[in-house]
Amino acid sequence: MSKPIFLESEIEQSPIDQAAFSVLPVPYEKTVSYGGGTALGPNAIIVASEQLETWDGKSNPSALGIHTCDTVDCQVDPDVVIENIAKATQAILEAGSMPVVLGGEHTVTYGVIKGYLNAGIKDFGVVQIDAHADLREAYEGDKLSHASVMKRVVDEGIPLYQLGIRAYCEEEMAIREKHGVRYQDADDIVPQNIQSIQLPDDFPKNVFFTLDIDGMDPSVFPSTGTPVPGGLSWYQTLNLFESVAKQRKIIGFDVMEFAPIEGFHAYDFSAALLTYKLMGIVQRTQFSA
Ligand SMILES: [Mn+2]
Repeated sequence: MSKPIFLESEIEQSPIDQAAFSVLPVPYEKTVSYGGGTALGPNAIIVASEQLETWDGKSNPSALGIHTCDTVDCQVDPDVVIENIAKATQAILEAGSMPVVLGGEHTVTYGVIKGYLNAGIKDFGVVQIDAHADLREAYEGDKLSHASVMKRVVDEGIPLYQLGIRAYCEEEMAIREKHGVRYQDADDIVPQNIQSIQLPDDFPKNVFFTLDIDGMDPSVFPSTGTPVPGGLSWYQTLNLFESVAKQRKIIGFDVMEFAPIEGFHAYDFSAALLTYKLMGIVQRTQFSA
């Protein structure tokens, strides 16, 4: 069985050290609390990428080179999976490429962040689009839960900015306060149709962007395990990402919690296009003069 390669039908795969973007598939699904299927997400996105045009409407991010990494082995203990993700992320960074990580449940992002830290990259912040704050100390006794992933990130001392949150508990509100987490929640940005944000001056110059598909509205992506109404629209998501990319250096991004629905290929294609359009925004804001 040959491994799936992002945009294989349209482009030559670039070697990792010549690719601006390295797609890392991580089909990890262990702590899902509601609907399942995120383990099938990365492959569905990569298969659907066959249908993309190289021109994303504004530029051609594939011209910068795209490499697809081997799929991370997720059939091992959770802490080993996290280490595997960290190693794969570190390898991308050490090759001079930018991680574009496809989940899998949101816990994956913790392994990615560890990869940056292990590569000696410590001065960065995380901007998160999500329906859920993911700031619980533990969920159902598990510290490596998708509902705790951003707590693991702030525990590393990494500044966090949250966008589109609309599901959280009192514990998470207290953790926001304690860790100085900045945010603009969905009940603020969605009704007012806010398309750009201003990061605080003291927020780090380098940003890793984590996009939980459920941050977007279920009318756009019902294909996720824990959907919550009142989320971001398609263009709003892209524009918010672009506003961050215009203010900061993007050092990588991920697309998490995509759970394909059998027979509804529109969502697979949407997730592939979203991933590619994020690459395009990175290309136009970071790579051109
Ligand atoms: Mn999440």
